[in-house]
Amino acid sequence: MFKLEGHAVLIRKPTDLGEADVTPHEIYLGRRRFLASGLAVAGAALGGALWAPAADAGIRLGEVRPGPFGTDEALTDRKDVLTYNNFYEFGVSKSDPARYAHRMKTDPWSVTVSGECEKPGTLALEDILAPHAFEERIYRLRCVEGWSMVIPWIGFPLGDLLKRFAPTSKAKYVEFETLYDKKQMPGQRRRVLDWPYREGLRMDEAMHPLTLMAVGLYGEVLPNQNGAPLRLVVPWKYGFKSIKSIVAIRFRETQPTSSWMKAGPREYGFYSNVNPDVPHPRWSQKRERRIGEFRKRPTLMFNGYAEQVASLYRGMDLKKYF
Ligand SMILES: Nc1nc2c(c(=O)[nH]1)N[C@H]1C(S)=C(S)[C@@H](COP(=O)(O)O)O[C@H]1N2
Ligand SMILES: [Mo]
Repeated sequence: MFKLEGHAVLIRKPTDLGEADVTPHEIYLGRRRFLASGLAVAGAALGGALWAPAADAGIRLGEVRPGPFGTDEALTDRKDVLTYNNFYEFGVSKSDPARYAHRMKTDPWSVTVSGECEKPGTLALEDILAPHAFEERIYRLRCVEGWSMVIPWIGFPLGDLLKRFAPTSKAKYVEFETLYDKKQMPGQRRRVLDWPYREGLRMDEAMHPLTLMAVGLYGEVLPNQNGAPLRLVVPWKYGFKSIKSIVAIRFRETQPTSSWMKAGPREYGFYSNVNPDVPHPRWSQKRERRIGEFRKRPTLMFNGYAEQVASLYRGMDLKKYF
């Protein structure tokens, strides 16, 4: 159903979207049309590597509606979103993912769902996506390293997907895993992290309406370097919680250990909520550099989403549960 030759491209620029605008946006299909669009001109000028094409991704974006929780802050330049990445499976330098992620094959793609649920199974990407309507959500992303971006994501609420597997009352947490394949992901030949990359959320965090399963950004199918074909975006947590290129989802009774917790338990906690009052052991988290800006900005509690998520942590000592 979602198969097509090239790409689904939202021609209208995300920056044109207004709050009140709920009309479905016109979608053009196919790479050739994409190449004729303004977005592609910018991409072509910067060389092919900018847009590591998901030439084989079986995703059609279809109608994309503006979603809730948007920010009116200026979007980060698309070039920066596509070329300044953390995706250690392709190397630890920010430019490595844009350079090497085209090696990852995203079609066919499937996701295996297991653990504490009534309907486990392995689903093709097309079946994962079929029932969901896509929305655009402009979210801030704050990296634990001290920089941030504002990105127009396209996706759907993670909770809507999880409900389809009928998690049982024992499902207190959910764990996610990235593809593990040294041939496609050269960075996995070095043990910088315990592969495959793993992340986890408490069930109420996973079900929260802010938590997005993303399939696109800037009106395009997700570029490989940003985690094609399917990645989390958890905007009130440090960026590393937003795991890319997901192949497995596991409902668990016990708290999962993420790859970053394993790498540095004193530095990376399970919660990893953005918190200017809890420094990383080696640096402060009080300020951040928005990519494209010179002066640093103050970092906001829960990355500015306190109104939506603070209640999830009522009564918890956030210095202990960092
Ligand atoms: N599988 C995987 N997911 C990952 C990472 C990674 O190295 N591997 N890096 C994380 C970090 S540290 C950040 S800041 C974000 C960056 O997302 P972006 O490159 O799309 O901006 O992805 C996160 N997801
Ligand atoms: Mo990050």
